[in-house]
Amino acid sequence: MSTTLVIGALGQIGSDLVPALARQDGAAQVIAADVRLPGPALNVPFELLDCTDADSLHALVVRREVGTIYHLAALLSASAEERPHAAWRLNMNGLLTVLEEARLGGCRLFVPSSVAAFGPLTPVHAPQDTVQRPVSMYGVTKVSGELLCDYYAAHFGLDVRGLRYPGLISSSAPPGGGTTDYAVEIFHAALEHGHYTCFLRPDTRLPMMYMPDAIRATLELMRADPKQWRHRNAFNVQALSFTPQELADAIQRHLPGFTMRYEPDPVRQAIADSWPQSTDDSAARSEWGWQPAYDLERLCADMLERLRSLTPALQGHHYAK
Ligand code: NAD
Ligand code: AKB
Repeated sequence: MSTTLVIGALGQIGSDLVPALARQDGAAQVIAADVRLPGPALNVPFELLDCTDADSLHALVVRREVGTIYHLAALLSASAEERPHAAWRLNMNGLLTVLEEARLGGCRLFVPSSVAAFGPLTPVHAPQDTVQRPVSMYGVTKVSGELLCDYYAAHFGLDVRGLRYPGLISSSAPPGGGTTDYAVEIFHAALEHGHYTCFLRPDTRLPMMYMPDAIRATLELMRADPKQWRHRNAFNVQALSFTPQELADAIQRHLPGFTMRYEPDPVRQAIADSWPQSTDDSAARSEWGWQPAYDLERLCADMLERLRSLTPALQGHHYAK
């Protein structure tokens, strides 16, 4: 049986995707790869890999008999705006290297896009197929990546699939330098300090999703039969749409003493203002049956419970009652 390789496995998504794949296929079948070393908790085989190094990637794919690749290595929106050339090198050269290896090695491939692939001309409720024209470097690489994946599917018959993830909220690993990171930081700050200073304006409405929904969407997409699909890459997947103020209100219902202050960061605010507020995911629903499970109330309750169990010291904290 061929193995599954997760590139960028130690990041926010990989930290939840790797255990989910290990539960689905068996731990020995999943290879985690990253440019940095893992902590002791990782319980699948690990490979140190720079995804822009074609020879090392090829050697790994052959040695481990890889049949499926999840390519998660990228610079996210805020980091990409700080280091635009590094973002282009990793997000585009890395993707091209992985696409070529998947083509030569006959691998199936998952490549995530993002709501960042949209721009200020996109309708606020973004259709599946619409004007994109993003203005951030991250968005430029995401829309280019979508097109490159479409090209490899159309011209080389590569089985490459993808989702436009919204901002993802999770408890297992910190977010990796994005504009939606506030929606993760706020939970840690609420439990540890009872207070959070938000880098976006209170009314900044963005599409969001809880990580268990994102992992399930990913696995369902990769298991689905694409014969009847009209789309293949970059499916919109909608779950939640909320503002920092609405998230703070939801957290306050669990932690009544929690307070929030706003100090908008001009760079991240401009990125957020260029993104849609929600997406039309009817293509994902009709083509492979996508259905989210978590609303904001359920997400808040689960996040707070998980973070308390991960950090026993928070259990006795007065904000955690
Ligand atoms: P992350 O920043 O948390 O993780 C990326 C991982 O890639 C890190 O562990 C990093 O060490 C690794 N990496 C960096 N350079 C590498 C290289 N050259 N070779 C191998 N590994 C390298 O990112 P994430 O949040 O897990 O996102 C994964 C993917 O999903 C990205 O393509 C991102 O654009 C996309 N996405 C994420 C979100 C989100 O909210 N997390 C939303 C939309 C799209
Ligand atoms: C980011 O904020 O950069 C990511 C994303 C929505 O792609 N979370």
